[in-house]
Amino acid sequence: MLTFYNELHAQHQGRHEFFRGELVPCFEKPERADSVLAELGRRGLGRIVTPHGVPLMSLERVHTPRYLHFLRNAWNEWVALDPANAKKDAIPSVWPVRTLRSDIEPDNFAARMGLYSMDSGTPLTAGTWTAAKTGADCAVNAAHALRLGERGAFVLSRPPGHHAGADFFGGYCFLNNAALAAQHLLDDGARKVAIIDIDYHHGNGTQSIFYQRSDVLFISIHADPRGEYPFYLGHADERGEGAGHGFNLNLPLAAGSSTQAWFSALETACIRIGSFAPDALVVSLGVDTFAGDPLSRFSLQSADYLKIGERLAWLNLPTAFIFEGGYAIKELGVNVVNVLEGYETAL
Ligand code: SP5
Ligand code: ZN
Repeated sequence: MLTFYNELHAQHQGRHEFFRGELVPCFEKPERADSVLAELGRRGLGRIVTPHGVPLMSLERVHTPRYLHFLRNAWNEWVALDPANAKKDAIPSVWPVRTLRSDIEPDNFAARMGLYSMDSGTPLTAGTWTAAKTGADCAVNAAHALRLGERGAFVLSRPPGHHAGADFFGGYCFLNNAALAAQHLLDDGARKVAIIDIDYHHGNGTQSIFYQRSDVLFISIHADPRGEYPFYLGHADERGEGAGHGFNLNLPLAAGSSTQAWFSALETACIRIGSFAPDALVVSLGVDTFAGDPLSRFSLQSADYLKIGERLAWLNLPTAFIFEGGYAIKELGVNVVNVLEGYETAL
């Protein structure tokens, strides 16, 4: 397994997110990636490398130019409003819902923060662009490595990506690393790519990016969005649109569902991936399905992550694993590396 490590991840370091009317410390913090890196070192799962920078054009395959332009300059604009802002997170506070217009880009910075975001839980900080862009580099590099014949690649980066859409951030995510990897696989010659998203939360960004396409199959196993973030997408009746009809599969499970129910959904997902017959697989690897996760209500144990890696290996596809959520810092490294080791040792 070749790991692409984003050594600039800690440049994205949010201070606070809103929770029940108060600012609470961010769950999505640098120690998460540190925990995985330390465990990777202990387990000796293969080379850990730094990515080559990719052109912004590669990011424009997934994200809109105006969103990328906004994200790249947002911190400077925030500080230009008031030099004292340099010590504060930028957090959106107003959104163009339903009957409000999102076709006109406002001049006002707060208005543009809302235009390009979906929640108040995703602070933008001094190094957000640098960390997210380097993560995108990792994702594109991982896809490229698979096309060159690597059997498995792991993107160890934060912030995560699967909630970020073509033109918005949210759910701790800014650039959609899984979508960037899938798109690069296609641009590099793959005919079809499957994405399986096993984070506790539905991958709304990834789903929306590929919703009208039949060359990317998107499957997500997640907590029922009626009760869990991202709330407004991830229901079972979302099957894809137009040419993409039949190429989106959501497998929501009630919060509190058993591990047996979770693995049964994994089996359904794997059977669909088999019938799709892709050239490569992208895994949005969140481990917030862990019993001890502070945000989530599934019950997977550390040993279960070995079984997940094994099951995915049986699909016998070149596979890119993209680190997404998971907030139980102490067990995070073991849980993530267990998936990778299960994948490596299965065949
Ligand atoms: C990548 C990813 O896993 N994103 C998840 C975003 C979830 N954001 C909402 C979190 C709500 C925090 N609730 C605090 C509960 C404390 N017990
Ligand atoms: Zn999650």
